[in-house]
Amino acid sequence: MGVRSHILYPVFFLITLFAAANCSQYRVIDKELECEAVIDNYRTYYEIFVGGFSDTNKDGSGDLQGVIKRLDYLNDGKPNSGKSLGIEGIWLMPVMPSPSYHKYDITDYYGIDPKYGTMTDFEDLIAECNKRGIALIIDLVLNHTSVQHPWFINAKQAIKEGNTDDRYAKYYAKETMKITGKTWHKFETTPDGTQYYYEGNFSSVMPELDMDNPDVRREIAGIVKFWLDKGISGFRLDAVKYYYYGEDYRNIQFLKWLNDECKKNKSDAYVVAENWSGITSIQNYYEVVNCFDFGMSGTAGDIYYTVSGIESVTEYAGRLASYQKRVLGKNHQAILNPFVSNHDMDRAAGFLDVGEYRMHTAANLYMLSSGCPFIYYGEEIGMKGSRGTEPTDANRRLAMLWGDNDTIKDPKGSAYDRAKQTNGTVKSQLPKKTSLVNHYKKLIRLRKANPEIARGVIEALDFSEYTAFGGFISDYNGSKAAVFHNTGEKEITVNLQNYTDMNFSVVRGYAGKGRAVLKGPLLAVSGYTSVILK
Ligand SMILES: [Ca+2]
Ligand SMILES: [Ca+2]
Repeated sequence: MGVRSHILYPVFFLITLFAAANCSQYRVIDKELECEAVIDNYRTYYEIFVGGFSDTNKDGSGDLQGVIKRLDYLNDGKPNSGKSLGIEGIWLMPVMPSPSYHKYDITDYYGIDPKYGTMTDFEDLIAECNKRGIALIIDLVLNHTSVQHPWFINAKQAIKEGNTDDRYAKYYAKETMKITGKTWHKFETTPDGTQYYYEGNFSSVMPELDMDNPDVRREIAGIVKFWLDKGISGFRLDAVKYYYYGEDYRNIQFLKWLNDECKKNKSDAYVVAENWSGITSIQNYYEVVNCFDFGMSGTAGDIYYTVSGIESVTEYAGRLASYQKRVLGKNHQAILNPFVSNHDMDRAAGFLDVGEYRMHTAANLYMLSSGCPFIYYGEEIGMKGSRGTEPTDANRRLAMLWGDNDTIKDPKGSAYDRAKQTNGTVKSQLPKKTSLVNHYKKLIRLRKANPEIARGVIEALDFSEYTAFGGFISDYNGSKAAVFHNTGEKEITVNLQNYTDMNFSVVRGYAGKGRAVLKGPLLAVSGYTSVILK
């Protein structure tokens, strides 16, 4: 379902917006907001590395029961309690059996890694998510298997015996010579001395499947059906530009087939693809599948550039509007998927200081924008973790900082100095109104209370005489809301009549260091604060 088609079930609840405690001279605003609980695919997602999240059997590794145990923190199923973060979707990084800590090399596409628990645990998790209205999507790693997958072991044996036409030997992309532009590894030698190589662009332990093989396609269709039948809501597709490495057109054709397979089993399945590429490539993939908006993320992304003042908020809003326009031009039902960092990137709190409200401001930018924002676990408490001089992504996937008696440990291979974790834990932040976690909580509530933000068509406004101030109008089937960001330190007052014909009558809420006040057409917004007007 897309931008223009979904069902709304109106409910009403009270949302209480507090002025930041360090701005106690501002009055506290209590405002009743009509909130719509929405049954569609526009959700706030939370990405979980299960192995680093929460440990219930005290072996130091996170597990599925740990995710279940922590659901009350994520979404307690009571929208009025104000006690949980309020996320509406979970992306689980791979849960299938795998020899690695990160599990991006699968040995069984129909199972659960024993470190994480059992299939019964997974079914329990689905049931708990359903109770709370959380959509559960799982990582689907199809480009390559593990070298320990029985398919690969059988393939090796078959080639060794000279059976190069064996079913499993044909599962893998193999050649008798190393073709330029791709990475090849020694597969096996036939009895007549022919050396075969397999494609492994990521790693020698990640052999790539031959996506043209009808048996592989049937296998993939079976895997998709198996998990959707379990009751999950969809998939995050890993490394989609590697299906046919360097061939966007063939990847897009394959993704159309794969997305159709998902929709065949579940018509409203949510499928989001990792095409870690430039915007031009990403927008072309949007024609057939939703993608992550990599242009926003990381230390070269729009969010970092805007929060750091390298680019103006007007440039940011303009880019957001033009990106959305290009994507919707490819597919009018497409949904954007903004984020600031994920498991493959240095954690955002390392490059955006929490004390200086840069993380709060970054959260304002991507949480108050179109589509499904994705929060990487721990981001909401300003957890740090970066590669630094260590050549390992384990530093980016450290144990969640609960601050309670969780026995979760950092993954094997990580070497991040714990003394650098200066932003506190879930336990230390929850009682503090101005903490990052409570800021995220507020942003999620604002998103829910203002469906225009996620679902509307964006029109950027021109505030180009400011660097740190700007905004846009989001038009959802004629219902309009506007978002204004102040990414700088100083309060800014603008006369909105000079920038738009839209008349605003109500502050729907604000989030950040300070407050926002609307008097007639005059809008005053404190530093590091964003506001929603209608
Ligand atoms: Ca465990
Ligand atoms: Ca491939």
